[in-house]
Amino acid sequence: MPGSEVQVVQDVEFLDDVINGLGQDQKTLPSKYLYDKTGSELFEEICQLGEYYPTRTELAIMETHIDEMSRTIGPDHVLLELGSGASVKTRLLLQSLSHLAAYVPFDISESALDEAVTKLGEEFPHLHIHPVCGDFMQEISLPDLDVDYSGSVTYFPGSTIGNLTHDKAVELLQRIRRVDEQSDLLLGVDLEKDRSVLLNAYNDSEGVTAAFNLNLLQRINRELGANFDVNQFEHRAVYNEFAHRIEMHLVSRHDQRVTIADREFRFQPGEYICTEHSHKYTIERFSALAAEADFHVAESWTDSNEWFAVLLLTP
Ligand code: AVJ
Repeated sequence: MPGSEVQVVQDVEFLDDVINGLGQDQKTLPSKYLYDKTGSELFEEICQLGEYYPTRTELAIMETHIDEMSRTIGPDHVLLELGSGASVKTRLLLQSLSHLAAYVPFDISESALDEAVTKLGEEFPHLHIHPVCGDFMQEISLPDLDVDYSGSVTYFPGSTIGNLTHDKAVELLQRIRRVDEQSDLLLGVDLEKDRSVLLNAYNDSEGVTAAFNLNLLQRINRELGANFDVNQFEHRAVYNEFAHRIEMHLVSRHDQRVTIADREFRFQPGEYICTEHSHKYTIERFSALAAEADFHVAESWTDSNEWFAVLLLTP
């Protein structure tokens, strides 16, 4: 069965990452594991929430400035999209960029990719779409296409880069540069703002973000046969002002033990697992970070509140 070997490798890696993460003094789980099928669906639901400003703000920036963006980027590119998910904002680029050679959506969620490719294939029947299921935290390798990748443009929306620490973000930008040294990068970054806006966005009143966070424990139960009692953990989001980031936590409601494979982990009352960082930047701080990967900010577009920015990075 094609793909099954990949699946086994991913399962082993998932177990390793979970055991390592929960074995640390500050228990952590990598945020990329939030996005199984259920998690990806819950994330799409988050994106529809009034309190979750990033999606609609970024979309509005794209809608307002798409002509200028397309003119600046120019014609005849391969469009590579990282973390493409449901590819909503991509439609604007696909409609607006002229003479696209191919569209290569790259995502860790096979189900999200399948769905996006089916829909986009119907909407853009003449577009060459080459989906790649992969993890951009590892070297990014792309399929051999008939088309030339040189002069490709990479789209990395959603402030996904905000999940990474400074060093990991620089390394990711360096990996993107290695795909094609000449490639431009159009990227979304979430900006610093009033902390109450941030806290509401990650603690929504309908509890969708809580369900999204807690699903990670359910996923570990489902896929790794663990015995988390999910009701005994609570979702929490805090703003770490010093590190300029939102942190999502899963807080243990009392003293409890959990078994995963042959390992037992103990949770004190109030002890938490950190499941996600979501860094908030100023354009200046992000420009300095990009410079470490030899990218410079050629253009920046933002909304009237300056809550979110779309940056065009060039080598
Ligand atoms: C997809 C990483 C951009 O950090 O805002 C949403 C994920 N986490 N609500 C973010 C997320 C909680 C999201 N990113």
